[in-house]
Amino acid sequence: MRIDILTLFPNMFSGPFDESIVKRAIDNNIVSIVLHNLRDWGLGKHKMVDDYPFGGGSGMVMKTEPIFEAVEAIKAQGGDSSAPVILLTPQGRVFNQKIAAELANFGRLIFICGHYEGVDERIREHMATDEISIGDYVLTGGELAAMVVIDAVVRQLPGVLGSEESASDESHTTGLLEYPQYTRPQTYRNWEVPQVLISGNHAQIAKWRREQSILRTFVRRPDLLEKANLSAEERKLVANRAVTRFD
Ligand code: 6GU
Repeated sequence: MRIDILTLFPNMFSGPFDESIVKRAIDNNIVSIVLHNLRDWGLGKHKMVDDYPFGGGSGMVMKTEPIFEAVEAIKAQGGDSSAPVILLTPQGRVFNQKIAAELANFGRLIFICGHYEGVDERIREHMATDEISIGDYVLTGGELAAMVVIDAVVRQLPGVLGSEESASDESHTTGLLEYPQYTRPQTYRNWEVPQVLISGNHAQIAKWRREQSILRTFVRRPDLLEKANLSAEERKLVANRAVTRFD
């Protein structure tokens, strides 16, 4: 996969992509991430990228021309020119695991990081093919949101996670929150690891984990449970249990 990022602050991206799993994916040529400084397409000797809003009001608006010309130049650099052009904006569809999986199917993604009071509406109408928000709060710009989206997408690409980091059980992949995990020591300050996990009975362990996932999701995220695939027996488990604690 090739990921192009159009931003006024390319330096913000050093760090998150230089460590850990994303770095390994880049080093293994599973993904390449190309940063483009929008300022390079700024207008005039001041390299202007924003301007006052027509109709008045506070704040500045990102101009149309630099973004159009930048995205056209980026597409012309090669790769798939039909790649999605994703505008990061608090007005976008709210990002989740399903959208991450959907984006992981493309060979190329182009991200535009919005700033100031927003972008000229013509960018939405005629350039962006998708708009994504990472939640209902306001960030100073789309950069952090782009990092979040890219991190979630890259770890879905085939070959990025080793078998030890496998994503199949984790929260949101199953539609349920993950079950409680423990590692050594078996006792710490009198707090014991649940007996079933050291029983060696794999069927019992699987059953316990599934129940814990369901009960935990019931307590913390009942909204997720409505969409989860539960058997009739599992639905009954939830209905019969007034849960006040997780273990
Ligand atoms: Cl994508 N951008 C900004 N500026 N704020 C946000 C966001 C994006 N998603 C949530 N808040």
